Amino acid sequence: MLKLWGRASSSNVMKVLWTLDELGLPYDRIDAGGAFGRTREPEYRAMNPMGLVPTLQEDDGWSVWESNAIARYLCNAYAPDSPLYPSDPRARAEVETWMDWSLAHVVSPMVVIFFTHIRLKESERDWAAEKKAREDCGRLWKIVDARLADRPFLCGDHVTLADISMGCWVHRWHSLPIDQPDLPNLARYYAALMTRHGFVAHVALPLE
Ligand SMILES: N[C@@H](CCC(=O)N[C@@H](CS)C(=O)NCC(=O)O)C(=O)O
Repeated sequence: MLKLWGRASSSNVMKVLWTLDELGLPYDRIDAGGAFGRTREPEYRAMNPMGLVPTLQEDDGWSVWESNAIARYLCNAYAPDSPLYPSDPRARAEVETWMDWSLAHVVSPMVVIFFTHIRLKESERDWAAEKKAREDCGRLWKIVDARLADRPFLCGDHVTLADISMGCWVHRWHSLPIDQPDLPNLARYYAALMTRHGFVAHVALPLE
């Protein structure tokens, strides 16, 4: 059985859980990271040298880390015909563009906002950084809103790994106690994501 190492409250673990759900694959999830620890242990570092979660491990001990790489591996290994990760080179390139873009641009300002409001103590909060991150995110979500003007999901009519990479941040953006610019396509997209079982079960959870 596939083993997924990582606490369920991690955005990157959520991404893998949603992928597993879309593909209907059985797995065991083992709590690791945060208060659960384990990620400093040499056995864990041998699988994931960053000591971060998630890590996916196969029965024979082989493992893969980095959430986007894990999501792609699951499609390639277990569902090569899945529309989650299309094989047509152009369609695949579009999915990968949005996967890379969310990791390269969306994650870091969203993490600043999320940590400021949800995870940090008042004495640790940097409100100037939060304001800058909110302005940056406003610009980024506008790009996503424009992309969604003529399609329900980032790469067309159905969910792909592009949406799975972005989804947790869409949920957090709409759930954080911050002023939202009016982005109607993004709001419609959030509602469309809510129609996916894996998003509701693993991603659209109370913020913690
Ligand atoms: N780029 C990595 C980032 C992994 C990452 O930053 N994971 C966070 C949780 S979202 C983590 O392990 N934090 C430390 C911990 O939970 O102990 C990925 O996509 O997998």
